[in-house]
Amino acid sequence: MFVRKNVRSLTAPEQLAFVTALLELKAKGKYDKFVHWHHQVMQPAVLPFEPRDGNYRNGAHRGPAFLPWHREFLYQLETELRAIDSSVSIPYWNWTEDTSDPAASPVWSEDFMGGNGVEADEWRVASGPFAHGNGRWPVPDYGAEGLPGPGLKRSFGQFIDSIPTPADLQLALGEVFYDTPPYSASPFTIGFRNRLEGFVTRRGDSRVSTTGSQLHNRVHVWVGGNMLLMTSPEDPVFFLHHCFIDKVWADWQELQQTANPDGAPHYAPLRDGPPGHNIDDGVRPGAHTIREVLDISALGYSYEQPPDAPDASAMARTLRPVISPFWVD
Ligand SMILES: [Cu+2]
Repeated sequence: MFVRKNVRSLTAPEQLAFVTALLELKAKGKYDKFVHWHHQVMQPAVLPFEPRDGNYRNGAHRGPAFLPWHREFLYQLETELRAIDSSVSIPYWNWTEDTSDPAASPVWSEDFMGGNGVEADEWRVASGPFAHGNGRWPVPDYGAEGLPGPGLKRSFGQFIDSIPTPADLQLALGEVFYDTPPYSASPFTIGFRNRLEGFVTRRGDSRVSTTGSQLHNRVHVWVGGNMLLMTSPEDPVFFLHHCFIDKVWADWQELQQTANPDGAPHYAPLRDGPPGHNIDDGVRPGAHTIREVLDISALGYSYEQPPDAPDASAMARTLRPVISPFWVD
């Protein structure tokens, strides 16, 4: 059993070990397949009456499998990093700790993920181990997608001016259902997955405090550059961001098992849903089914919790559920 830590808790040697393992995986030619998997899974995953469009729903996004697919994806990368250095695990970036000044987050330090891109240099990242100038993190030219020239790109705040707040995250934790029909990315589709993925915008819920993409999506858009594309794992911060998404899911699972054990199922659909999104469907290209990745302790890891974190039963008592047909006070 190993622990995935908050990026703020990493010691300097732990930061270095994580970065070194990533650079080594890249140098061995074993990192880029993760980029390709994330791109390939953008094929449509739809029912016969739905649009054959990966922007409607695909194997890993805009549908229920979003969370299990990315859990498996992180697990596979982490397994390869741990084969290089068994002390390494993926750290999580809790961006709600950086809401007031996301560009000043410790994530962007010189010896960790490096900083923002430089506009005069086509938004290339100029500092840190993954900077184009260092030559150790080659990223191809995505000119056709609007990012001309090779090298890792970021453009903080260019397309959206803020990142999610703790209150935004509470809206997700208050969802009682995991996902509901039509299991889509409509702003009106109710459930934890669609809320956390970021598609429940102000159009779908007037309590949402900012316009535009929310939660998971909003962080991708705020970072900008390579994080905007279907090949977003080109930016290693992808894994720190998705590690936090995975932690929030694990927290929600524990909360629901405590607060609502006999209520809504904690995963849906069980069957007859879109291909690849049912509980016993395989998580491609991984080795597990969705059911097999629902429990992180079965996968062998846990998440560091802040020392003052309320336990699930205390949290369940204070949380105002968003949709609560089965909730009993
Ligand atoms: Cu993402």
